[in-house]
Amino acid sequence: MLMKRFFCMAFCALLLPGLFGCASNGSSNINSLAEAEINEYQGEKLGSIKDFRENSIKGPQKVDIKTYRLKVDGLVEKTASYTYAEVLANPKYSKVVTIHYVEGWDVTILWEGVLLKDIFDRSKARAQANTVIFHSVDGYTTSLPLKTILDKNMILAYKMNGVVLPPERGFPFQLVAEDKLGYKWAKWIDRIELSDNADYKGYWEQRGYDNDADFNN
Ligand SMILES: Nc1nc2c(c(=O)[nH]1)N[C@H]1C(S)=C(S)[C@@H](COP(=O)(O)O)O[C@H]1N2
Ligand SMILES: [Mo]
Repeated sequence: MLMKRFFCMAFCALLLPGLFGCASNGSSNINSLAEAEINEYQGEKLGSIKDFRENSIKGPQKVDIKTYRLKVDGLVEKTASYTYAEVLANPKYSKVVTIHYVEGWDVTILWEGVLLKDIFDRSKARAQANTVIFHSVDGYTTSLPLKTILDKNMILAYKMNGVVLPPERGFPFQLVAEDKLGYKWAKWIDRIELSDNADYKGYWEQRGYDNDADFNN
């Protein structure tokens, strides 16, 4: 009898709020528990997702993942249009990279993503292609030399510190533009264009920002 009452109390105290929690809030509670942010990696202290400042040209973008496609076009033999799941089916890589901003501050994050080289290989970049232009859902654009992306093994990130990119951080994909200033880290990317226009200038580059954007410490 005592046991039975104990179980009943345990059930009421633990399980029921849990169940109602699920029913009222969808599965988001459970996801966020399973996806607690990592704050240290191999002894290195990481920055937090909350350390970022949002100053995108049109504010955070809400991308509907059901209709989202990542297009790969321009100087390629095979243009492509991938769903989110198709992009994530590529081999996955993680690395700790610091993002430095023109304003002089930085954040170090454990990024997880797919290698841009794998995406280019699947579309077979043409020999004349020397520039990669990133287009985003908010109309933002930026570019990098193809060689830089390949030499630095740049990734297209879908997670940061073990958590799926939040909308304000560029969900579904942000370019991890290692050693390049913040404005090269395109968020909400929906099109990757291979080009032979090495002088292409993106949104901030047209407005006077240096096209190399090298971070020098
Ligand atoms: N799509 C898109 N990507 C963007 C921007 C933007 O306005 N739109 N701003 C850039 C600039 S200027 C910076 S400093 C970084 C900021 O990234 P964060 O908000 O993730 O720190 O995003 C870059 N990527
Ligand atoms: Mo910026």
